[in-house]
Amino acid sequence: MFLWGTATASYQIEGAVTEDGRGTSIWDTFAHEPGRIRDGHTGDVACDHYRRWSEDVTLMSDLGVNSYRFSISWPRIQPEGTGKVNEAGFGFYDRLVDELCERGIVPAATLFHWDLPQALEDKGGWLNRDTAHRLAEYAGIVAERLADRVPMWITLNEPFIHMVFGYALGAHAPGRTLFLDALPTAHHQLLGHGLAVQALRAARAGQVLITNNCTPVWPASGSAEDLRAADAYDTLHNRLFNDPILTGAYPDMSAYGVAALDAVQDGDLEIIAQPLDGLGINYYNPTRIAAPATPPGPGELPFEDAGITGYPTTAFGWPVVPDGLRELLTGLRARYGDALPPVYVTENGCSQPDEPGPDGVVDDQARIAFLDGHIGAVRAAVAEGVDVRGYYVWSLLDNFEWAEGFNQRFGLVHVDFATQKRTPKASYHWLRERIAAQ
Ligand code: PNW
Repeated sequence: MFLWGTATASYQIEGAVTEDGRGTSIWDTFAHEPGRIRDGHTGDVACDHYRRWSEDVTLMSDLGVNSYRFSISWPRIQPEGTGKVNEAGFGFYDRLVDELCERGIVPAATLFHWDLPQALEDKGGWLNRDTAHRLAEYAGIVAERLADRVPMWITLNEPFIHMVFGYALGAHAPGRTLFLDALPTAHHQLLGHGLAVQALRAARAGQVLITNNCTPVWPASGSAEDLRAADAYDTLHNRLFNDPILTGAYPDMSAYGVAALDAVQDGDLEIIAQPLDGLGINYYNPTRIAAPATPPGPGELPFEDAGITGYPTTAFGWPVVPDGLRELLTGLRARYGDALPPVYVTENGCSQPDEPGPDGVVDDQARIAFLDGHIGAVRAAVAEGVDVRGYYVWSLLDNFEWAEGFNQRFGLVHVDFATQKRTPKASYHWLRERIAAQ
């Protein structure tokens, strides 16, 4: 059964940040620091999904999807990130999962979509190797409670984006600006993934995946310098996170002046490379890369983003390149061969400045074109031999888009954040027909 789904994340939709014993996450702290989020928005209320989940499941059921990817808020389950379990934190997920099962929607649960318990950040967050063990502890607790009804588990969401935006550049929580010194957070997240896989297997948790954000890398020219720069970017963005999982070895990082990741200890790669039941891929756009104008000094990046022109763009300014998804999927197959497990596109979507017209209709034709093109790209990749088993639209609802607050709307369903009124957009109606026509 091909999985058609929508995807969300806890901090982006739930709200209710102090309800039922939930602890503080790094996103609560970050969003309340002045100047961090556009217009001072926070996820305190977000889509109020914590209270409106039943209405939101009905929206999915009416859409006709057969799967839902959501994330579990770690600080709801373990307010301090370790030790004491907050039983009340399970109430919400128990009800959600039961309702999904009743409606024939396969729950796909992400354990970590960036909302680390603040108490763990206070001990160094993902710079601290111990956080990997804490993820496994939490994974075991959650799986013991939910694995009887959740057949699909995703350990981490986009460890690359979490490393770069959270720890290297500071645009996301926890807001650290460590540049290349953020690299240990890649290894510790991947180790956490591997240890969480062990905990999930011990709890007989069914299918286990990781979700990586991947991008096809286009050299800005055929010059040796640009080709080298593109290779360096591909290594950092794609291979640093896919190679250890699929091949058991890190790629050569010498372009970054790093001989080997010094956080790696004996035995870590065996833990990281345990077999998976699938690889989750989030795709938004390709990246065009040039060599820096002057050769990089120590600690400087060996590439520059050269920008992509000649394509439509989303409200974020991201280029719309549907064929990039076909290119990415066939490229993964070519690179990893039979080591590539079945692939699930766990996120794909676009932001548009959608507002209801006078007739109440949100006529998001650009999103329809986006989805149509990208679904076509998945079909093309399948025709070229890639085993793709699912496609999840980001996102069900307009939601808290991290540093952009509520200013970027990715939903199939419009949310009026003043009233919490949900209005399915034209793309929602289009996708329902598209899924029904399968
Ligand atoms: C993903 N980039 O993040 C996340 O998994 C979602 O939570 C998020 O809402 C969605 O994509 C849309 O942004 C990304 O700059 C953040 O390339 C940034 C990038 C890509 C993905």
